[in-house]
Amino acid sequence: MNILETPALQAFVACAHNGWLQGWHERNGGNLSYRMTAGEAQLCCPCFDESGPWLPLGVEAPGLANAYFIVTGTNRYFQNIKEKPEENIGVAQLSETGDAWRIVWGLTVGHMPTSEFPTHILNHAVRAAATGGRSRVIYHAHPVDVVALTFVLPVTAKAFSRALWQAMTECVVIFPEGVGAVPWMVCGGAEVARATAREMERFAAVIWGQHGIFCAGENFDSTFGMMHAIDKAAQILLKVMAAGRPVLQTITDDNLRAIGEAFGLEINEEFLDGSAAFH
Ligand code: 2HA
Ligand code: ZN
Repeated sequence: MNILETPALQAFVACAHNGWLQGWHERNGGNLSYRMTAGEAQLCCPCFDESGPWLPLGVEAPGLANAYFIVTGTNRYFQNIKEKPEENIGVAQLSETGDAWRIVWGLTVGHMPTSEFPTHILNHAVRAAATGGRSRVIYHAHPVDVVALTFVLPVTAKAFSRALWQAMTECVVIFPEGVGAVPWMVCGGAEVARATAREMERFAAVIWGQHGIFCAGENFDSTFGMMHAIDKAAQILLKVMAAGRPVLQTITDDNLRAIGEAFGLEINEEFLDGSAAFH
């Protein structure tokens, strides 16, 4: 069998390529991981080489012991994933203790998962717990307008949630709990992984100041869709801010509550305080 023809690998490659087409992945920017189901791992098992060494993860996720993840490689480019998947993505297994990993397939160049692998794994652990095991995708990208917004809005969950909700009606439907935020930190290590995972306990999307965004979801479509919606809302906000005209009307907190009622959603009331989200 060819592992690249399995639905999980095909969907992974398609998602990564769509991110490239959006312009979210300059050079080696961004990373993607998918927690395989037991059935998917079993199907791919004949292609796995389990003789490689275990390497320390730097954080621990005992709840995900032995799990398999499809993941992009460190210093690899999203641009090349579709053409040469086995060089640029791979399958990594987590150890019995959840604090080490080994490559079992792919990543034939570089031989290392993304530098943000600790953040991916902790986010997987937290989101799996928050969703009864349904969350499987963690996606990190560098959308220009989201990053630009982190220069002009406070990098807080409340400021970003309110601004995005007010920018586009669909936003509160897609993320009624809001989005989390982590002010600028050194990327690629255990510290930023823990800070992001703390936000992921409450939010499926987390903004990284002057860097990008992490999104979590049950499948590639919903995770990519969340990234896309947040990016589009950020584009709208920046256009409004740049329009050189006063903001005459926006989506009010009562409008947001009305959407909550109409769609049967529990909107995070903590963020509905009537304050101006943007000027
Ligand atoms: O993979 O995006 O945050 C490169 C990055 C690091
Ligand atoms: Zn990044």
